[in-house]
Amino acid sequence: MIKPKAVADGNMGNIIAKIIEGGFNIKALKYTRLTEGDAMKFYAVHKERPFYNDLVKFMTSGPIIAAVLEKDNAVEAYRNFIGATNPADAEEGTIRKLYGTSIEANAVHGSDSDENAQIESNFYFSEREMF
Ligand code: FUP
Repeated sequence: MIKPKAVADGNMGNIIAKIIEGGFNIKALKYTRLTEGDAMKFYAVHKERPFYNDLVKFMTSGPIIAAVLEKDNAVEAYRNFIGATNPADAEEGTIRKLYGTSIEANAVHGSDSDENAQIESNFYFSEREMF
């Protein structure tokens, strides 16, 4: 996902270009918006954390880009590519370092396991929208 702040800042084209340059194959792509219920479900693992309500509010504050990416060892490769959760700690050249503005508005989301990647892909896309 490209998060609302990165979209609002006009960085969606830059981020998609970088993802392609990074050797990820785009299997599906969508400009859409999360409802409050969607965001609560998406981040349910964090529901006891103090930042949960703000995160849900932020993630529903504007449109996002959802994408399914393919690469060998894609989950780990993409997480390395985007950088640390907090842009301040992210390595130079990573997407979060380039386009993230805070730990909450850290430009992009990446799935943390193959299993969650499958669940999150199916959340956004039907079979015929994935190539
Ligand atoms: P990541 O897997 O790198 O996206 O990071 P986490 O699963 O730990 O966190 C998910 C999202 O929660 C982050 F992208 C941003 C948000 N978050 C905060 O807003 N504050 C925090 O202190 C930690 C995470």
